[in-house]
Amino acid sequence: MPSPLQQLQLWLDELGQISDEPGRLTRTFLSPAMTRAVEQTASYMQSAGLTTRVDTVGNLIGHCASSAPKAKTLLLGSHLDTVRHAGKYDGPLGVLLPIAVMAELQRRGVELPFHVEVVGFSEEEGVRFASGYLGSRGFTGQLRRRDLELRDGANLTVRQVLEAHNGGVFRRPKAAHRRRDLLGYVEVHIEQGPVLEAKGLAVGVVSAIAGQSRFKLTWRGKAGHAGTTPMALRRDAFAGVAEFAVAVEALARGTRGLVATIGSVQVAPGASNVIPSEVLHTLDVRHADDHTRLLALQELERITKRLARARDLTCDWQATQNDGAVACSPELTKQLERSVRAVQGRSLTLVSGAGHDAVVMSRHTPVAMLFVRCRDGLSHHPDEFASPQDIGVALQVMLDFLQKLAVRD
Ligand code: HGY
Ligand code: MN
Ligand code: MN
Repeated sequence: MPSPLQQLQLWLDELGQISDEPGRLTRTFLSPAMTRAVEQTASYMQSAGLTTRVDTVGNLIGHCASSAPKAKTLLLGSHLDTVRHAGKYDGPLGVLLPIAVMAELQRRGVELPFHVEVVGFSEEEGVRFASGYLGSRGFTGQLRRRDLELRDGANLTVRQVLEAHNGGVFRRPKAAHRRRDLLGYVEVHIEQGPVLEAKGLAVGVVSAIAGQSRFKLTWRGKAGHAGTTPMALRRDAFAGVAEFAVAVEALARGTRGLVATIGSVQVAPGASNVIPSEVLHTLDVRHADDHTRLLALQELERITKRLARARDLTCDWQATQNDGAVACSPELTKQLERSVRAVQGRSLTLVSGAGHDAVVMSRHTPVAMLFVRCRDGLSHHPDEFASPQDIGVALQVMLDFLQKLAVRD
C-alpha cells in the first residue's frame, strides 16, 4: 500500500501525462484532455471515499459528508487546467493533495465534524479565452453575462462551448453553496516564485494575492508590399506594437512591484513580404496595490494613444479580466500558520504575484493559501518542480490543519 505521499506522486505523474498536445502538457477549458483529466481525477476522489460530480461549468467536485447533517462545508482545491507547455504542479497539486489527505483521514478512521469538498476547477489560467477563473466564477455564482461573450481563437464564445458541454442548454449557475454554509476555502499551490527557496523553507502561508488586469489590444494600420513601400510611407501595425512592448517593459521596470507582460501576439496577414496591417496581442498587468496598477494602466493607455497618432494607426483595447488585490482571511490563515509551525517549526507569510482561484473564492468565503517551494521559483514551464520532501511537508500541514479544525469546531 503506497504512503499518501507516494500515492500523490503517482497521481501527479499520471495527470501530468494527460494533454491536448503531443509531447508537452497543455489542458485548456473544456478541451478533450480536460475531460480525460476530470475523469481520471474523479477516480482518485472515489478511491478516497469522496462522491463526485461535474457541474455545468465543468468543475469536478468531490464530496465527503460529515455525520452531522447540518454541518458547514470546508472547501479545498485548485484548478485542473494548465497553461501551454506547462509544468505538472501548477493547479493539480492543489487538487490532488487534498484528495490524498482525505484518503489518509479515511484510512485513520477520522470523522470530521464538517463536510469537505475538494474542487478541481475547470478553468483558472485563462488560456482559451484570455480571461481566467471561469471555473471558480461559475462555482460561486460570479459568472457574468460578459464572460459568456468572450471568444476563443476559433471565434467560439464561452456560451457556445458551455452549451455544447451541457447538451445544448446553459444557464449561468447560482453559487454551489450559500456563504453561511461554508467554513472557508483553502488552496495549496506551488509558490511560482523564489522566496521560499531563498529562505530555505518547504512551505509558506499567503497573506495577499496581487491584483491583475488582462486585455486584448488590436492595432490596425495598412498592409503593403514589403519591397516597394518606402519606410516613411508605412502604417506598420507590428512596428507600433514593438515600440509599445518596449514602453511596457520600461514602465514596469521603472515602477516598484509592477509586472507587465505581452504573452501572445498574432500578426495579420502574416506573410514575410507583407507589411502587417493588424496585430492582436494580450497585455497582463499586476501589482499588490490596486491604485498603482490602475495608474500604470492609465499611463499605458496614454502611450498607445501617442504611438497610434504618431504612426497613423488605431489601437483598440478590450478588457478580458480585472481582479483587485485580495487579502486572505486572517482567522483561517492563523490556523494554517499554526499547522505550518507544528510541522515545519516556523512559518513565513508572503504575497502572491500569481493569481489563484482563491481570488474569486474570497468574494464568497474566507480563504487561506499554503505555498509549496518550487525549484528556482520556475513555473508556467515544463521544468516546474516541487520536491517530494516539500510536498510531504505540505501533506502533513494539511492533515494537521484539518484535524485541528475538527477539534476547534
Ligand atoms: O496567471 C496567473 O497568475 C495564474 O497562474 N493563473
Ligand atoms: Mn495556478
Ligand atoms: Mn498558472
